[in-house]
Amino acid sequence: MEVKDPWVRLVPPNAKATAAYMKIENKGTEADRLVDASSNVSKITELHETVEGKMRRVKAIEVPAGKTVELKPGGLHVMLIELKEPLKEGQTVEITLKFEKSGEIKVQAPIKKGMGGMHHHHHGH
Ligand SMILES: [Cu+2]
Repeated sequence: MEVKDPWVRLVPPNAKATAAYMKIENKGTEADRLVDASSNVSKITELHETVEGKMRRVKAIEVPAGKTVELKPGGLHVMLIELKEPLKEGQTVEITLKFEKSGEIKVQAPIKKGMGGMHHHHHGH
C-alpha cells in the first residue's frame, strides 16, 4: 500500500473542519479497505464522499488490488473535524490511515490552498 501526494486544504482560521486528499495505490494482490483515520490537528476524523455536492460519511474506502484510488476535491476525502488550532499554509499535518489488512500507515500532508473549482486539475510535477 502506497500513499502519494497527500495534502490538506487550507481553510480560514475560523473554520472548524477541512479535508485531506491523497492517492492510495494498492501494490498488493489482495483488495484492501481504508477503514479509519486520525490526525494530529483534529479531534474527529472521518472518511467522506461527496455525492451531488453533498458530503456523507462512508464506513470504508475500497482499494482494489493493483489499483489506485484518488481522494480528491469533489469526491472521496478524509474529513478533519473540530480542528484543535487554526491551520497555516505550509504546515504539515500527520495523518494516520488504518487499513483493514495493511494496518496503519502514517503520512505527512502539507497544507495547501485549494485549487479553485473542483474540476480544475493541477499538475504539481
Ligand atoms: Cu467531508
